[in-house]
Amino acid sequence: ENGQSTSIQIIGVPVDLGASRRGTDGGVSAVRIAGLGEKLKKLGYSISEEVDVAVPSKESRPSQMQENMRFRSEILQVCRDLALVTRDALSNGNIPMVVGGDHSLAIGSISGIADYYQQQNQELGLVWFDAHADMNIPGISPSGNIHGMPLSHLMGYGDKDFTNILSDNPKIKPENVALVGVRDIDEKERELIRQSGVKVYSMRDIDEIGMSRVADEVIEIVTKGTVGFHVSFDVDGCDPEVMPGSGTLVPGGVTYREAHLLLEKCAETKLMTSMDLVELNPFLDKGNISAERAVSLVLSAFGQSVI
Ligand code: 4U7
Ligand code: MN
Ligand code: MN
Ligand code: MN
Repeated sequence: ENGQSTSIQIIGVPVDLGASRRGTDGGVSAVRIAGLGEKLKKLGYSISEEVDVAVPSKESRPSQMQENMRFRSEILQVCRDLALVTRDALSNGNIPMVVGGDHSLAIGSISGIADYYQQQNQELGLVWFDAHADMNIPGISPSGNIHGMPLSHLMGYGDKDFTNILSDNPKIKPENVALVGVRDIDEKERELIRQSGVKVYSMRDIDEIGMSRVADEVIEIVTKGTVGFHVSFDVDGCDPEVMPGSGTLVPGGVTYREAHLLLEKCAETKLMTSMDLVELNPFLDKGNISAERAVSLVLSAFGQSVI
């Protein structure tokens, strides 16, 4: 069982080394200013002491490309540290709520969470909300940016140091993953997606059958044979009009209400183990509107409802 704790630990990971655009490190602060902790308290959760994982600044490091992974060693260290923090949070009875930071951090956050459950012989489901599939590996990535590679590494593809954080086995099985909101995939990435067999709910699926049914199917996939599921929420899955404050915007995205509906349905299952909120870039935002909306979405994931 995943316990359904009523205590949350907010874990800040101010990293922008995985993306080309500067500024996702400021996402942590933007979300705090939008009041995430206080609002979760009002929902009835206790918030244990917030922690941040240390991240070196771009300025302090030479921009090295190692095996087509930019800032490989720095991000590997961040992910290793973060995996210990999310695993400890669960051991201490807290729900990890990881705030980024670019999406490279998900290799660390989810490795820690999946390892915690794998030690009890249980598998973790994963909802990947994103405009992108994040299924590149170093050999095929067109950018060398690690924020385009986390999902593949969590399923055991790619760089062995990243796939083997905390344990030498894949953290997530493809059959326990559902992607939602996808509308921008690279050519070779598409081949790996097909090979892996992960289920992708593209924008076309949302157009055709609606978010309500998509959410039901997603939940079926990520709960079948699992202890529960993690939600990795990349704000760029939403339409740029909803979330202007992100670095890799793709038009034609998920509406504000559709995103709420998906997360409200996730909350209803009472099987969400943990969540990431990533890719906010306050330097590209209009005021702090994207962070404020993102906080409202997180509240839905933690059970806030209209009545
Ligand atoms: B995000 C990209 F090439 N696929 O790999 C890449 F289009 O975490 C973009 O989803 C990745 O925001 C976007 O660099 C990563 C590109
Ligand atoms: Mn992403
Ligand atoms: Mn994305
Ligand atoms: Mn992005």
